[in-house]
Amino acid sequence: MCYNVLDRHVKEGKLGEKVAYYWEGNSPDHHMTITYRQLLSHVCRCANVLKQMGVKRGDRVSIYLPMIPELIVTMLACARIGAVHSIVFAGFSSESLCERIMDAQSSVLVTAGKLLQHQTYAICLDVTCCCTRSCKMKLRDVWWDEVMRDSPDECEPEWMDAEDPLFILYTSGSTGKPKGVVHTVAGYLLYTSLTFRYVFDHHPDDVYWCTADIGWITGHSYITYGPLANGATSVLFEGLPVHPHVGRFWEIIEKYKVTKFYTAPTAIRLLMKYGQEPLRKYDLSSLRILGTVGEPINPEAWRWYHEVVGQGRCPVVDTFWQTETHLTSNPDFIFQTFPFFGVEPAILNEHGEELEGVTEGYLVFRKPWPGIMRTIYKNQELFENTYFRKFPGFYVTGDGCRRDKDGYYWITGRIDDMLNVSGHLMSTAEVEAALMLHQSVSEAAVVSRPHKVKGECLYCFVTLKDRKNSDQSAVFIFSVREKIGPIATPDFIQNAPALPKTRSGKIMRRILRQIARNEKDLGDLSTLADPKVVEVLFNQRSEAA
Ligand code: 6R9
Repeated sequence: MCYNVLDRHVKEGKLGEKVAYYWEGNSPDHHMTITYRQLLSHVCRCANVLKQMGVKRGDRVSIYLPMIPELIVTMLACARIGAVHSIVFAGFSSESLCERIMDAQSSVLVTAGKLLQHQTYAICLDVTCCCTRSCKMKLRDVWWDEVMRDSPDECEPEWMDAEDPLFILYTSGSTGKPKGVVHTVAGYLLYTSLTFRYVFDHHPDDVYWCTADIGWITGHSYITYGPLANGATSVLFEGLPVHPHVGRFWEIIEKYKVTKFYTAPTAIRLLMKYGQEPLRKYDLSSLRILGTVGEPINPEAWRWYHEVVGQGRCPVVDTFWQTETHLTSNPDFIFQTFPFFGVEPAILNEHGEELEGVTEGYLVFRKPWPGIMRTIYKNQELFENTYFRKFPGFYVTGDGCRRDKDGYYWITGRIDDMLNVSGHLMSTAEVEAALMLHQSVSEAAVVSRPHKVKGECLYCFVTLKDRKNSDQSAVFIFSVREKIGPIATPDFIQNAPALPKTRSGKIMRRILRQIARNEKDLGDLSTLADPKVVEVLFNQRSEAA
């Protein structure tokens, strides 16, 4: 992998002096340019550091860094020595990080002082098995700058087999425990490389910008591996779309003359709120193709993206895919999609029967392709149960889908217990478990509610052990943030004296969802053990967090 994305370009392709990344920091005053040759040199140094620390082929390395060049350097250094990287999104809490380090049994954590609550930007490498409050940091930490300075900048790559693991990336599981999705070297290289080239119609003089965080699959594939495999020039942005002003995205597009821009509907909806004024100040004429990913895009956001950002001349590619699947759709002017080469979707009904023509149902895939996940780390059984058990012979995406008369696929959203908040997938069980950790909570149920910017948001029903307890919403919100991270901040907490349950004791989420959305027509309540509960919950609906 590392040879293909770096050495090949520098040694064979004469791209050594080509810019690999324009790094733009959170503050507009911080920026730098990194060429392919410089990147290769940093990666070799880092690879030697990791080797020095005892990391060998097949070992896991956890990475918990903000969007700085060191993040890309470390992931490629892992690839170079055959170590398996496990990147944890920097917005996750330290508890979430700990859980993922333990599951992956990583021997090294590469992290930033800033994230460990120091003021500096120095980075420490720490041989660690755990780094939460309950465990003491070991005294084996080293400082990035020091070890990198003394490290040689040549390192022979470790030659890997096509099916060797490249990385683990954790994604939410419906049981509440994150699943370590495993991708392998050759299939992932092929699919990131091909989809990048064809979906975004890559040309050598393009400046490509994917605004995702590398902590998510979109960043792995379309900031690091896909663009580098194609010898592309990308923007790597550390900051937020509204800092220090709401025109920051447009300013960056003008500054680097970005030609291909890939972002999420939640970002588009956020920026739409500020109207067209912030865009008018900048020259966006370099843009040629716009991409969207992460959740279904609503027509209003799509129109704004196409007409205001793309000035009506840029195709919008809607790319549906998952941490697990790695595939993207074809470019098109409309916000429905066609499958990529090698991908054969089908739509099934509840009974697993295939539906033909114009229809709606469960989106599944008929055959595997090289870029699909291979297993869940250390849990092949969970892998089989999660993706292949419901409909034998098919890979189950967990998404609903409609096919129209022209054969376009329209993704309608999750049909399992997953929530998609600002393009971040999380399970209701995960948030419920976080709420239940609080000593005053006896039961919790979480459902989604539509949200103007985030797409969906969290509406939590909480039953307290002591009914007389006063309102503790703020405390619950805080504890979910502590446990999972700020992305899982609940928008609504409703005190629920009891939850609607079936006679067999199952919480009826359908009803809770309707209460959260204030949909009065509840249909058949006869399976409920105590239908009166519903009326009580309706009367006490929460309109604010
Ligand atoms: C790449 C990524 C996967 C889930 C997926 C679906 C939703 C992603 C979408 C989309 C509609 C799109 N999703 N892209 N829904 N249109 N273009 O986001 O991976 O974090 O694993 O999420 O996101 O529900 O199943 P991941």
